[in-house]
Amino acid sequence: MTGAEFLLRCLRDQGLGHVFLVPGGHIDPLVAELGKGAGLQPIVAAHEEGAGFMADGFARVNGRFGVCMCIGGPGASNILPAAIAAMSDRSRVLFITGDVPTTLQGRGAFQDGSMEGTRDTGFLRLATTFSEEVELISQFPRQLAAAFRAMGGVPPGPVHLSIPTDMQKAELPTDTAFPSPSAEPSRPVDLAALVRVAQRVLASAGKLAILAGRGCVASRAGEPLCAFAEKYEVPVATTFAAKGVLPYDHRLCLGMFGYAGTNRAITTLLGGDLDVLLVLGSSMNLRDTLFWSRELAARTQIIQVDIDPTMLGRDYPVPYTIVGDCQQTLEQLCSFADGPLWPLADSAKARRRWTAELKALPAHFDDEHLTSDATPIHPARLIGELRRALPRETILFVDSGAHRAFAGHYWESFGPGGVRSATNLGPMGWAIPAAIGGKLARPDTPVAVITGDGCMRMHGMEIATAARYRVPVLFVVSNNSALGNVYLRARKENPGAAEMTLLPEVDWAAFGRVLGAGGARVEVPRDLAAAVRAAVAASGPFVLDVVTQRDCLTPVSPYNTMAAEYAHAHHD
Ligand SMILES: Cc1ncc(C[n+]2csc(CCOP(=O)(O)OP(=O)(O)O)c2C)c(N)n1
Ligand SMILES: [Mg+2]
Repeated sequence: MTGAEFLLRCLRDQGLGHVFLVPGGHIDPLVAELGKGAGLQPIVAAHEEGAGFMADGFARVNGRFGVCMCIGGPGASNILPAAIAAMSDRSRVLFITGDVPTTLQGRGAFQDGSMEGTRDTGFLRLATTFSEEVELISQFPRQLAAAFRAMGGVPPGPVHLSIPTDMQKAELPTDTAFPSPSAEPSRPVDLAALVRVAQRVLASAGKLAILAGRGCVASRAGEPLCAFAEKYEVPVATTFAAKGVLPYDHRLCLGMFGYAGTNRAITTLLGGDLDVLLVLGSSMNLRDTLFWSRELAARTQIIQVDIDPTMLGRDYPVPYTIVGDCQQTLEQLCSFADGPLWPLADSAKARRRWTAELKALPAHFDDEHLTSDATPIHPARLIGELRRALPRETILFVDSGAHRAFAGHYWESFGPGGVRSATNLGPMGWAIPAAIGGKLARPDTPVAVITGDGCMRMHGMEIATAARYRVPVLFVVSNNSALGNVYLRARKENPGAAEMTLLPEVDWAAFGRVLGAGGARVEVPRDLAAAVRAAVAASGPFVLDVVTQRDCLTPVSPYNTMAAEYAHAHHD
């Protein structure tokens, strides 16, 4: 069994269905092995960065891991942004790069990726949790097992192996054991700390709310979160990464807090009468806490639960911290109803009146934009029409730009993982290939993308990959002929700055059709509903090019206010 055979058999053993790659000399033996068609479908991307984003989207949706393969040297340097995006959001991607044979390394060989050449493992080590080169075939099984352990560890993240061509061809004993990445790492809870906090803080909490973060999605905590919220009548706000973890129309769902958060969530958390906030699986970063609101910290007792101890109280004065997996923590808390949390169960009735009042608050800051008849089309209207036409279970991949703020604020999500976005890094164009990976991971679920014309200029070419493999993703372009987010700031500076943020007009529907996808363009609001319905009904990938306004403000005014207050307080 060769090294290439070993790797692919191991991946197949794990039930992996797809590998995302760009072929090239360094991985010829792997490509030859893949070509034998043994159960792994190769998806050839236009660009290695696209292949990496696809593997990332695939991993996020299948909940396990994704694999990206390419050559070393220029291929390895092209996957660097994908590794950084996966690292920023703790996504499990195995990056495999090839290299020149070990015998040629350090001697001026073309595209030498070794530490004597472009140093692939050197720079990818900074962007992953594990990066090694296979120098001896006998070490390969151990290294692969170590890579899998690092990928699924606490915290999880992307890993990298550089496999020179001679190592791909070298023989391993046929009885070599395969590593087993499927073994779920243990997901402990500090039970003693949980009981203490439950007795001292939670049990007597009057107005108690939850802020659910990425950890709730990653640990599949949707059901126990719902059970806990209902048992004790606790309203739930989410971060962007956790949108939908409680269905938007659930009576206890407040929608999203933080950047582009809803009126309901922001008013509840910052309104001044919250007693206790239980933060589950959120690192409490700048965007998700609206600049670490000092008012919230001053008035409210905060409890933070996270599987990763380094996230606890990182930038926020959190008095109560618990190391724990979100799913396990919530299950424990549910079981405390007859024990340490009986007083909280007792006070649930009183909280029910409060939560009904919260749900009666206006959901958004500017609801009227959802039905705006303006031309060019208001981005909120676009999101509203998309929501009406797309099935409830749709997974929406959200890109970076003004359209992200509109999607964050107005898109309603009805299940854990219903929204996917590179929230911590925000690399433009990520959503386009990531959605292709996501759709391949869950072919029966509708997948759509909201992106911008600037993002299309970066990774729109991967629509050719969706067309090639007939992956039916709906790509919606909010086409405002601008780097919209940046334009909104630049126009306040001077005409020269604004000019730099404008983009030439492009017919993205025609672009989609040239690449083999379907395509339609919408310019007026009255045509939008029918066009969205037709696009949703399309059998293959489809580009819906929607001409939108660029001058309307994004729904982030609380964020801007808090940013100004923070700058004032810190003399920034
Ligand atoms: C790779 C990368 N470069 C630059 C940025 C900074 N940036 C954030 S949004 C944005 C403009 C996005 O334009 P577009 O895709 O048209 O979306 P719109 O804002 O118009 O909705 C830019 C330049 C980024 N997030 N990522
Ligand atoms: Mg734009």
